[in-house]
Amino acid sequence: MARKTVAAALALVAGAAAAVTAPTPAQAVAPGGKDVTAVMFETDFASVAKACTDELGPAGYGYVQVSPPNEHLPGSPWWTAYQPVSYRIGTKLGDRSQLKSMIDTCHAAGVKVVVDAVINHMANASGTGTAGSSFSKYDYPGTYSGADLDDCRRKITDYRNRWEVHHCETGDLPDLDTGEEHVRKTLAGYLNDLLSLGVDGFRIDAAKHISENDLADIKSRLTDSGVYWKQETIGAEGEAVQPPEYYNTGDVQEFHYAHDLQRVFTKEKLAALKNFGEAWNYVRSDKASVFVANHDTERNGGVLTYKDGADYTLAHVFMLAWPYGSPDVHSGYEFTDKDAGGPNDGKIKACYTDGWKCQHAWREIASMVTFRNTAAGAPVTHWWDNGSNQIAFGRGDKAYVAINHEGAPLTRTFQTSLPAGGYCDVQTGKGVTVDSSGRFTATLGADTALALHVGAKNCGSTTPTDPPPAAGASFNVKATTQWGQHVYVVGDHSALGNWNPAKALKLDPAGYPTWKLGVDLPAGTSIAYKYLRQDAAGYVTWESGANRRATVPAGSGIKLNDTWRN
Ligand code: ARE
Repeated sequence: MARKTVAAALALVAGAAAAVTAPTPAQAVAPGGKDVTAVMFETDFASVAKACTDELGPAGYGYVQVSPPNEHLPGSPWWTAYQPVSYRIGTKLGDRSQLKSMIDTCHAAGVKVVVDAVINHMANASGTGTAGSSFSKYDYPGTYSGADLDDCRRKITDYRNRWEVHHCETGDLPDLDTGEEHVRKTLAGYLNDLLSLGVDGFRIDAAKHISENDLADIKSRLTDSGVYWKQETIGAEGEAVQPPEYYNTGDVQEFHYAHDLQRVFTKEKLAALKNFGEAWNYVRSDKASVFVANHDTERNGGVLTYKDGADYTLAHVFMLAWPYGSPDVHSGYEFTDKDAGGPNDGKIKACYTDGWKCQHAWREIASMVTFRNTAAGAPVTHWWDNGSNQIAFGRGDKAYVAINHEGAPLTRTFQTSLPAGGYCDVQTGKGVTVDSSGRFTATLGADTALALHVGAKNCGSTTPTDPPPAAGASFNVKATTQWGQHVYVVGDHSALGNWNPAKALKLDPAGYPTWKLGVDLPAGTSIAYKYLRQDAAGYVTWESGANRRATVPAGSGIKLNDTWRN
């Protein structure tokens, strides 16, 4: 997913005439396009659709990636989805019409859809698949027979041997002979079927086990030659097959990025990130797909995961602020059993319930997607570090980020190239003023970040200085929320919904993190009230503690300054 500017793209075209080998054109994404993908791992299509409307679209994600939609081995472990039985659409995540409806809903929210395409191999078992097809190892009636599988019917043991990596079995998974016409035609048929439903791109699972030549042939048969194409090529040291071989077909996942971020955030110093990217021997930035964690690595170690607290959150802030590659934000669920599939067969009743982590909606992460979109094309400027774990940098005159990965607060005057004016720190919702020389002074708490961009000016009025209302009650509550959540007030008066959450009054987040609302209440009225939070799915969380109480005085209103109780 290239982040080329129009100028860079033109320079590329102009340069092509003189160059011996013209660089391959960028895949699919318009210059300056939204290049962040939310990977909704093991999430059913109805929940993905809802996330597109409620969170991904509003946050500015360009893409959502879904788990394999085709018929596979039955069973509850997540990895059954990586053992195809046929290319009929039908799994616990949804059927064909649910997939189609999700695609339409996501498109309406401005989010394109990427499908995880498992096209290297078939299921290592016998039985009946998730859509009712019978199969046995090396025989998938109606789709493939033994002749369509590679002749090397043993596990890959030597990754230094290119032939073996391409022709033998990944694990014990029967390897498709992608050099064969029927296989190529069948795979292209499956991908074209998905394109006909509106799919915009593919993550090519196990791409390193298919030769680039075979992938290019399959891709050339697609009805949309500009489809986004992201290949799992890995690039482990000493192996025969390396990611740059796959530049001609599309983007490649740069796994070192995630491993290095883990090391830097846990054992080294953030100051080292100053030249993060190609200088670290990574693949070309315009071809790189990157992540903090993916579904395999979060289970196998060597990367940061949701279990790592601030290291993990701040690594996302850095990834989204830093102009290398196209970021994937993995959004999954808590697990102790590495095999466990998504809660409720993939249904997210509400974020942060039943184990769903909803990383895509975390304020610290979601807010950086718009930051990235706003900064697209702008170079890194004004890099600053303290030689240790405090860093800051600008993205030209578009954006600026500071990360304090130390145990004590950081107070500093930062130099930016931002136009003077009031900004809203999208990490915390606090106002920041940039002066006419591009400087601002701020304090960052331990293990927090601050991020400004020209698309987020003043946070709105700061309620604490608002005067009391002339009458009634003005509710002001400080409450941090995730995307899609709203704060309400409810109480024992008919004007406050008589304790009925369905009749609770929605507060205004313009002054986030303070939510506020004025309510007409006759002078002298005594009320009991509480705040509650409701997410987009209608799931309600009451604040803890006793009922709050107040009395509206005669002759003026009352201003209630509260803080949400967790
Ligand atoms: C399951 C069982 C296996 C069993 C197999 C067949 O766990 O024990 O042999 O079934 O019966 C996922 C799971 C696998 C699971 C598979 C099928 O992770 O455990 O196997 O689904 O159900 C290599 C590949 C790379 C692959 C990783 C996992 O090169 O493509 O292994 N990643 C993708 C997906 C996975 C998925 C598959 C491929 C299969 O992202 O989720 O597997 O579709 C070095 C090499 C890497 C190699 C790595 C691990 O680092 O450089 O290339 O990755 O070792 O072997």
